[in-house]
Amino acid sequence: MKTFTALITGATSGIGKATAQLFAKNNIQLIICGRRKNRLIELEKELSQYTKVTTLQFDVSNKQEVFSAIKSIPTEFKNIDILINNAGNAHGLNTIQDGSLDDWDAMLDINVKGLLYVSKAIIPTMIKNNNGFIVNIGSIAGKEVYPNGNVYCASKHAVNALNKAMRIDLNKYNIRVSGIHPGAVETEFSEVRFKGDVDKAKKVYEGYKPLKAEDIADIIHFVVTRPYHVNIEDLVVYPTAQASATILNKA
Ligand code: NDP
Ligand code: 8X3
Repeated sequence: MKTFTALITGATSGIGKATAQLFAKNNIQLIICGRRKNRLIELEKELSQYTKVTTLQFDVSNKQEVFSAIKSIPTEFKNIDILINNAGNAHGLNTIQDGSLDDWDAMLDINVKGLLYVSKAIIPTMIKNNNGFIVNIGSIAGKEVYPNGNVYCASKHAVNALNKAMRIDLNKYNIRVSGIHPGAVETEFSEVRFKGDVDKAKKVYEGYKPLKAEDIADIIHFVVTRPYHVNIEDLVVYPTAQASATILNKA
């Protein structure tokens, strides 16, 4: 049976890491990516007992780094079957009038342009192979806008649009494209949003049971293991306690 190769961005934490762990246990070869080298090395060590793993350290928002990293992929990993566009974060939670320009740049550069750069670097291989799977991790913030979410929501609305656009443009090359849009998942996401304020981050997940990174990994794995003729376009996933970005049933 063919061994699939997946490239996962943002594999050093949260959803990306849980996806790498699950893929490894299902014998999918891995190219794990992120900026934090020590975490990549640790994860490579952990997952090498299950599958072949290689690491790529780069910032998705730096186009030179993206293209030279993808070019440097060892030959045995070069035929990427599955791309998980997961790297991303929210930076800040402020009204539009109080938002920081640096935070806006970070969110648009990483969540939107980073996703585009990585996709642009990998799509030619998929076109050559007349086969491939791209999973874009959006958010409920890409489906609705909530107070103070402004630019993060805009970045995820862009991911939602790009997900649809990729599916249309890549359809004739047999490349499947799926968007997964989680609600609240307890990861390092809120620590990044609140710039390392761990107490503030913890409060986001208090009083209800949020999703775990593993819940989303499980769904990603389900999506990429459907029979070849099945393409799940779009999945919105909430914790049971959540009904929308702003409606949360806290105890
Ligand atoms: P984490 O903060 O736990 O993980 C984010 C990952 O993205 C890390 O591995 C980080 O790696 C990587 N990353 C961030 N910036 C860059 C960059 N410039 N270049 C390369 N890699 C980068 O958060 P989550 O796991 O929760 O987030 C994963 C995705 O899920 C994001 O796109 C997020 O928007 C989305 N999401 C999260 C939700 C949540 O509630 N947690 C809900 C809906 C969507 P490193 O720092 O090593 O580079
Ligand atoms: C993460 C979900 O609602 O915290 O994308 O923005 S939310």
